[in-house]
Amino acid sequence: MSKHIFECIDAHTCGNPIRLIKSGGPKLEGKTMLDKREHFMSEFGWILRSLMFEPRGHDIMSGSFLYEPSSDEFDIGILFIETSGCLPMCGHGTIGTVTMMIQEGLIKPKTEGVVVLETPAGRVDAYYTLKGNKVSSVKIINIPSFLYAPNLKIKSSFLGEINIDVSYGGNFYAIVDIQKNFPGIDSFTAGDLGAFSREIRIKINEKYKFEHPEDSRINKCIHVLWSGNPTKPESTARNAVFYGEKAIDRSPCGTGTSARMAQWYTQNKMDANDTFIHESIIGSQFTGRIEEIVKVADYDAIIPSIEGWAKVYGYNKIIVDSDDDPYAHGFQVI
Ligand code: PYC
Repeated sequence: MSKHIFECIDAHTCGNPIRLIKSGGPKLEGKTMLDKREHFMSEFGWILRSLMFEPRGHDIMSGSFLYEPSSDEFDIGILFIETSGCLPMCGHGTIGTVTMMIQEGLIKPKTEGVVVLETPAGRVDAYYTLKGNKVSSVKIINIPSFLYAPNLKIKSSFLGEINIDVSYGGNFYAIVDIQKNFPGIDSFTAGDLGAFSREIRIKINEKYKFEHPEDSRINKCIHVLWSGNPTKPESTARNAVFYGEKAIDRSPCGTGTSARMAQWYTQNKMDANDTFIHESIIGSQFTGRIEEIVKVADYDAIIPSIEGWAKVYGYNKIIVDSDDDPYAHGFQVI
């Protein structure tokens, strides 16, 4: 059958889009969400391209599907997609998806006020606050996050030699702090950061290996986090996260903020219970906090929390018919 219909709810989390595909998603094999993610990646790339890429999506688009979880420990399983692929975890995606699930009555969690999620990267607890019939904020307790590889050197043909720390917060992030050859995000356009990132992403994965110590299916560093000086007095730091081919996250990036707090913890710039207000390229903010100090294999790690908000802005019944539309499976202009 060439015609598929996907019923979606569209929202944004602090400015970054999140499309919850509530029906039409594929049946996936595997027990855990990490197993299901493998199946999705091997067979259903066309769904990702159809729903995330133009003309039904755009360069910044991201999305989620809901699945039966692997055990009673969880309320629901969640799979994340975006223009870069199928992510182990997505912070802005979780805040947006939980807002939509609760506000639209898609699930009833076992305990009111918290949705226990099985993500491919592990358990994430999402505490939501209701104001009337709207979810006004969501605070996620994210997976253990840790500084994976400090002080890596990459030669950028645009910037010269760049010092990079790679940190894990649900995805691996190449963190570029302000330094001699990088004065901060204010000095560049989003297009510039995209061009720098595409080159760094190739070079860093050619030169170094990134693999989660507890599951080698979580690997590669495909996100780049660029730092800048905050524009708001209450912000701790500012960042612009690159993903896909042209995207700069409009939210402060949940897994990126987790990775950056883990970096700061290891560098003694933050401690347990400290708060970290992260500002995005458009000035929206997430409130991060170190909830707990733990270990992941031999790494010192933190359990970060991230709090933010999301707004639902539409219902979207999307038709993908490859017999009728030459662009049914999407395209990207780079
Ligand atoms: O919020 O974790 C996040 C995220 C990952 C990629 C884009 N946003």
